[in-house]
Amino acid sequence: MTHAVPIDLSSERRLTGAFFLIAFIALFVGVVTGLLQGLSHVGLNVYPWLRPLVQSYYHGLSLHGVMNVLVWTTFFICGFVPYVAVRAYNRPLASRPLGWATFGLMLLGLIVAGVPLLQNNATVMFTFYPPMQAHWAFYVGLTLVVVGTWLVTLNLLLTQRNWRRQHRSERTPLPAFMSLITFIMWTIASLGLAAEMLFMLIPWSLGWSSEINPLLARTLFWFTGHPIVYFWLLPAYISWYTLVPRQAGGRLFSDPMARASFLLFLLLSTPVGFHHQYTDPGIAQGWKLVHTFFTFAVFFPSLLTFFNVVASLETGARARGGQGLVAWFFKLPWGDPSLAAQVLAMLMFAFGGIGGLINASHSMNLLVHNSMYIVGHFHLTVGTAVTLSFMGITYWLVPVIVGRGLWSRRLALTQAWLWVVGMTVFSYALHSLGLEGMPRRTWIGMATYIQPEWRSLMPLVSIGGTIMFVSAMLYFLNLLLTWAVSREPAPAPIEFAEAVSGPEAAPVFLDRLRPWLLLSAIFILVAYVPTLIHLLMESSANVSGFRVW
Ligand code: HEM
Ligand SMILES: [Cu+2]
Repeated sequence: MTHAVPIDLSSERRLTGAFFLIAFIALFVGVVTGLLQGLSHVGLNVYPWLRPLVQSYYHGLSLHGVMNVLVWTTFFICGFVPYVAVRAYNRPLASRPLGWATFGLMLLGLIVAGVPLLQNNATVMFTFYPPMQAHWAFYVGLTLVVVGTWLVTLNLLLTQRNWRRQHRSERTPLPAFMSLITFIMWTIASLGLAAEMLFMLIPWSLGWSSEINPLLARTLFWFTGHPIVYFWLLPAYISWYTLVPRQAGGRLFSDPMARASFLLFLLLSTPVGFHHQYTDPGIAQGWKLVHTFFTFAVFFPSLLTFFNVVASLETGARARGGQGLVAWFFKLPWGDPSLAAQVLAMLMFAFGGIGGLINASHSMNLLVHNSMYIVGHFHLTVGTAVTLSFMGITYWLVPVIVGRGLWSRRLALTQAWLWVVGMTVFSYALHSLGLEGMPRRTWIGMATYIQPEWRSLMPLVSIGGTIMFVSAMLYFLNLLLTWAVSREPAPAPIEFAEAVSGPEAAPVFLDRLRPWLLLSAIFILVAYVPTLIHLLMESSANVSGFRVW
């Protein structure tokens, strides 16, 4: 690492750019449909005018969920994380052709799934619970996207092997280690979804089997559905740990602690899915409680992350003359939009995390279950902690990819702050509406049962949502102008942060994969096998598919 000559990574940069392009298109569709949902809270129902493009609120909502949390996140991650890894290894991907083939496969999958989705033949939300039944192409396409992510894992593993051959005694560079753990965790976690698709949804939607077991399908879905949130979050954490401290002018507080937290995510992200199924019948309370405890356990590595990242930011702020217990915080380089966006994302995430603990509490969950509270929660987490961090990352990475400086730093700063303002209003309103009993996934603009206590809050959903929409448009405008007309000189890629306590301080066993994989498998088996066996024996496929839209 130390005396390495930079190698030519232009092919990797182009690949990252290709993934980003698709991610941006998805986010664009996502925020346009989001705006429509927000506006329906002040009674503005534009859906009748949007036919045949968007047939109904629920058609728009399915587009919104799928494009935002399945496509924007996944394509961004598959572009960003391998790029971080090759930069950290300072070597190209093990196979560039495999990298491009992966992109091709995922794009193909997206198109195959996207056609029925756009045609209102897959209005089943991003969770696609049976017995609502979508066109088979929707399931097949999404499966291809998942298979594509496995190929990213493969390429990363091969790259690690090549690197290891020449660096027998060194610790894996931290950013590369984190990249690998993220994709390995996801690959294990996605097996539930793959099983649901291959053995249940695809044969059923093709008519090969006429009936389905909704409870088993939900259980397999949530096997993947919770860890997927860590698949979204860990790439943001990679940036927070390995890049942001440097952007703040400081160093990473502890490299070994960062490794430990990622290993804990590998162990604990998956055996928690029942916390989405507290109200489902057929799963014993005791096992739900086991998943509750695992959920609280997986909060711990996020706390480690919070501590480590804040301590790192503090080294930067103090190096810039910051003082005091908290006053140093204002000495961060707030004029840098990439840093500002990500630090703001972290702040908002603190609230998302607290809400998450409430959702995860077995008893408290009953208060908020399927209410707008949940919608408020995940717009803070995936909608801000992840999305705003990714936006911050693009503010340095897109200029590197297109070879021109960012068109306007000031516009970018405005954008990040607007997102925070809009999201604060929006998520406050949604959390409160949820506590007042407003259901989620409901065309509220058409409801005849609007409660008096909702009335003062509903306009806030529209106002906050509109501010977020404007922020997103400024984001796209800036990227578009950066690509098309910016005359600013191309920036050098930013460097990784050094660590106060470096990789040599990390025990060797942290750099071994097998023991951790074994332990993770044990946790998953313990948490899931008894219930899966129970469901297979005691419940049956006895529901036909139907279409409610
Ligand atoms: C302009 C920005 C956005 C606005 C105005 C907006 C608005 C909304 C609203 C009002 C709902 C609730 C719909 C309901 O339950 O009836 C919703 C749902 C949702 N939003 Fe957003 N959103 C925005 C951006 C995002 C982003 C960036 C993400 C994630 C990256 C996201 C992810 C989701 C998800 C996963 C759902 C749930 C969909 C479902 O229940 O199937 N949203 N959004
Ligand atoms: Cu969860």
